[in-house]
Amino acid sequence: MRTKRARTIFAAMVAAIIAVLAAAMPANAGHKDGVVESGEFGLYYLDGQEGYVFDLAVGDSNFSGDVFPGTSVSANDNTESYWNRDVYWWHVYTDASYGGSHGCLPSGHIGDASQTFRNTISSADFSSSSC
Ligand SMILES: [Ca+2]
Ligand SMILES: [Ca+2]
Repeated sequence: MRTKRARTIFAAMVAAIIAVLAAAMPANAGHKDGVVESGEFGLYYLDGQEGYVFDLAVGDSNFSGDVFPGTSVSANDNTESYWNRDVYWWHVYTDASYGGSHGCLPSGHIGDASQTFRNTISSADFSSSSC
């Protein structure tokens, strides 16, 4: 009886520890895995949210050196459409370090890049406000 109870307490402790570890996992666990999850911003290789997708959960100041997940295709200057699945605004820039032309995409936005941003985006970040 006593052993059984101890075992139950131990099992409850293990469950609690697992719950704490799960809560401590970063929110961006699926960052740059080629799947645009809730809370992420997806930059697609092609128009109409087609082709490879570079999915960001947090800002990235320089896409050079980044590839579309699972490929060797550079994500720099290589995206044509977006899907903002985040609750925040996403800001896109044609140069690294948030420089060059600056565009803003509201939460929930799905669409193709305008001529200015088509195959020119080199950095992106999120914020609670528009441009
Ligand atoms: Ca993802
Ligand atoms: Ca660029």
